[in-house]
Amino acid sequence: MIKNLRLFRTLIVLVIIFAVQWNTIFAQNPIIRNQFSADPSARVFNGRVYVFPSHDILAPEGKKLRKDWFCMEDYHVFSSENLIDWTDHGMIVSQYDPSWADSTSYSMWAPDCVERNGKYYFYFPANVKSDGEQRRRGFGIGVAVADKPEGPYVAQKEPIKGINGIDPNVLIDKDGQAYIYWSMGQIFVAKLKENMLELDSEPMVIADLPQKGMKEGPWVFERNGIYYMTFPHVENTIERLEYGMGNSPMGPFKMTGVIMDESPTGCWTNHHSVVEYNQQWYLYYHHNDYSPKFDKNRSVRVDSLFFNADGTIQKVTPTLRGVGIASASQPIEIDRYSAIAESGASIAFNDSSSVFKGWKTIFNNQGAWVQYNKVAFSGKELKKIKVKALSASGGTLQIRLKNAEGEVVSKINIPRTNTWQVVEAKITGLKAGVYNLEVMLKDGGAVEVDWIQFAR
Ligand code: FUB
Repeated sequence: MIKNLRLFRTLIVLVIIFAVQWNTIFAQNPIIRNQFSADPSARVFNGRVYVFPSHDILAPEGKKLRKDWFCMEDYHVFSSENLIDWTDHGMIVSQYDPSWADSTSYSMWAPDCVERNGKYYFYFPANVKSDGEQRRRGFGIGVAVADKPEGPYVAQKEPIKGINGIDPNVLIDKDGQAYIYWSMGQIFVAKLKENMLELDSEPMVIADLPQKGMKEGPWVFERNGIYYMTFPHVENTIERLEYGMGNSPMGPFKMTGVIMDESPTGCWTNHHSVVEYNQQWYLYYHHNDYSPKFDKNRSVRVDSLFFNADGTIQKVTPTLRGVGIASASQPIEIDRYSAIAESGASIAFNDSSSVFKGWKTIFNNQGAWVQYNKVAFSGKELKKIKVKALSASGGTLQIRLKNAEGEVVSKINIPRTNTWQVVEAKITGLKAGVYNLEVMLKDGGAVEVDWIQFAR
């Protein structure tokens, strides 16, 4: 009996460990690897970063939905402490939860979440039920409340009165006054009551923002007494991230500059948040990494953001490497490179019919290389490298440190094979430290690499 009990307990522990690991994603950009995600609102709660994104899906068959448009049924929340290992805490709110939302419209667009007095307030737009009319009644903004950032969230019975719009964003100012921003052609602001559920002032249009070209997705934050009104705006043909600076949460804001240029590959939307975590500022945004041919299936990314001495924001260049220090003993996806040779190296999906299986690096010519920055070697000395590779001709890869010495730490002979294999090779003793690595094809024909990993 006691033996059985122990066995049962061990089984439960194993199931929990498996469940936690299954939900953990080791990732650079995009950071969410198990589903499409967009419009990330990043918040720091209890020493972790929580990302509340929209959840893009393909329009389900058999529904009266446009196949070429946004389709969003629910929200998940994700969190991370090191900005590399992300946990999917699962679904928190769906279109079937709020009784006022039209659960056939798949319109759960960009959300936000803030904490006040130990409660978490999750703000989300959705189409309001039609009340028997032919036409839908536009977008309302609902609130769901929880005791923990992961939920469970309980949706309020009505959307916030006085708002017709999308893309809610909430700022709680230093004096405790909360403001809600949203968009609908213009960008609006109103005060929120202490209960965080009702407006405490008439909605006001934020003046002095560009009048030509679509604006949406406001994100307002304060730093050193400056209030930043940041938002996607179509200055040319697709959205770019712009900002204005002001002295008060309700503006006026003086248009100041561009935070991120238009997507070089044409993803029409961008939508972002700006957050400080452990003394570093970050820009969360989205791009259609997993869906290059359909830009309504997007993915959340993060890159570092820096301010100039006068408070202006330096333009952020989107990267694949993203942020955070990668652990040498976890698989390192070198296809999320920091730099790549101008020719000879390229990136492709591992399986284009199953995109969440990720990408591979293809070294086509000798001398082709990719560089991957910030890999931490710590604790026990790591003595070998594992490379998941495929090469019909066989080839030799070289791993070199990108420092002044440029020390070669390993040469790995990848044998000829038509299937993926994990090849091991020795590395010369690397002391504990954080290194930038270069992977180069030294000899032989084309080699494809899924990941590299260091081990004892
Ligand atoms: O995700 C749907 C909509 O696309 C958002 O609400 C907008 O900000 C844009 O990103």
